[in-house]
Amino acid sequence: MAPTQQNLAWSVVGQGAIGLLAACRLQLHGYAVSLWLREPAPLSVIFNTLEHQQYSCYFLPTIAPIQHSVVAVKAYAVASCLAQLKPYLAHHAQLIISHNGMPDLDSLRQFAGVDQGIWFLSTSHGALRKKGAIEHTGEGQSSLCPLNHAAVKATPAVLDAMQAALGPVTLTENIMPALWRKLAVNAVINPLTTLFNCRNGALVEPQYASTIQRIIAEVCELANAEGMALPYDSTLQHVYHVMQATANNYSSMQQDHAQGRPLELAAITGFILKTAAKHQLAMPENQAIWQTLSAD
Ligand code: KPL
Repeated sequence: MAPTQQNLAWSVVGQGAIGLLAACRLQLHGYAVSLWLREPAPLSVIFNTLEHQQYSCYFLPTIAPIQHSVVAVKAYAVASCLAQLKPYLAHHAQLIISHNGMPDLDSLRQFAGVDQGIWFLSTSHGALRKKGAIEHTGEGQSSLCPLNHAAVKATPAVLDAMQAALGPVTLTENIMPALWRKLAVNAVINPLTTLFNCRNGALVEPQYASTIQRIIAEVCELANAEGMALPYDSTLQHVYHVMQATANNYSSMQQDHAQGRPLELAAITGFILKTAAKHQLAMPENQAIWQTLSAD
């Protein structure tokens, strides 16, 4: 029998909310999924879907060589994680990297060998990791971009798997517009839910509206200075849409803050301020967020 795509082995690196969401959904779609675990012991996870169904997922630790991998670690951990994985990758491995904040796509490309495919995936799904469980808390969508030729060649299999993991997925050759839109989402939702210690949905309350508008205006001005069209009205609408679609979720930054883990602030607000400095643009709202949260 010819192998089906579901026979493809996937390893998920990163047991945060998005990594585990992808792992459970891939497994439920029939893919063979393992986890890149620190401890060489299996992991059982209860998966609660958006439709209030509950599944029990069971993962064995990944055995090298890794054929296909979703790498969903924090922005600040990507480089060291990829360096650590490199010796364990099959020579034709496909690596799908996903994190918040603006990635450096050129340095990601450099991690791949000639026949290794490298991809970036940006997602707006919301998920909450609890002890022994993962809950899908917000319907989202994803943009998926092949970053090299070896990735383009593997498109059908990778696209099918990512539709299962974090779909609906839009395949794109230029992920920059999606990354800027996602940056606007994360620049608003992540710091504000952290500062006000609330769920994403609470930010639709009118008392937050002017702060949200100012953050978005700054991100749009910056995108335009970088030569990227990011219209204010549709971006504002999109950010409110994500707040509503993930209303029940605590953002990843709020969760990190509550657990005393490092924040992804440098890749989001830090990136905005660094890029603004190049253009000599003032970003007072983002500056205030940086000052408050980086001092925490
Ligand atoms: O990306 C997210 C995050 O929490 O990091 C959103 C889309 C805001 C979902 O919570």
